[in-house]
Amino acid sequence: MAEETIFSKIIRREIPAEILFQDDLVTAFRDISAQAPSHILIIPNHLIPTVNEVKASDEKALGRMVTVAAKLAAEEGIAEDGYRLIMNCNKHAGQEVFHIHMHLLGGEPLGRMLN
Ligand code: DGP
Repeated sequence: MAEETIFSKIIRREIPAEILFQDDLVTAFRDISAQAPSHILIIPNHLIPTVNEVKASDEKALGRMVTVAAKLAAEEGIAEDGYRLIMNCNKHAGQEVFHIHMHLLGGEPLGRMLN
């Protein structure tokens, strides 16, 4: 059984966070150390430590994460100019919180990451 992280406490509203969206599958809240004018984390409500542990039964929640990302991008007013969705997995990607999360970043030019 994987160990809970601080994100489980955010989902249960046991610690403060600026929650922008929550339903039966996912929760979205502002990142505490924003790397862009809009920096939101979108997470499944159930604990999956890394993308390596994703199973077919998680597909509904992962699909919802993308749908919610698009909805929040529109609400933030960044959809037209564009934004980036990132999921870090393990140490080479710099994953720090072991409850999978999608970063939604936008609100300014982000520069190219891949060539
Ligand atoms: P990653 O490096 O992909 O594991 O990103 C983890 C992100 O989580 C990082 O951008 C900072 C954010 N974060 C960590 N702890 C908290 C917290 O307690 N509250 C909020 N809102 N964000 C957090």
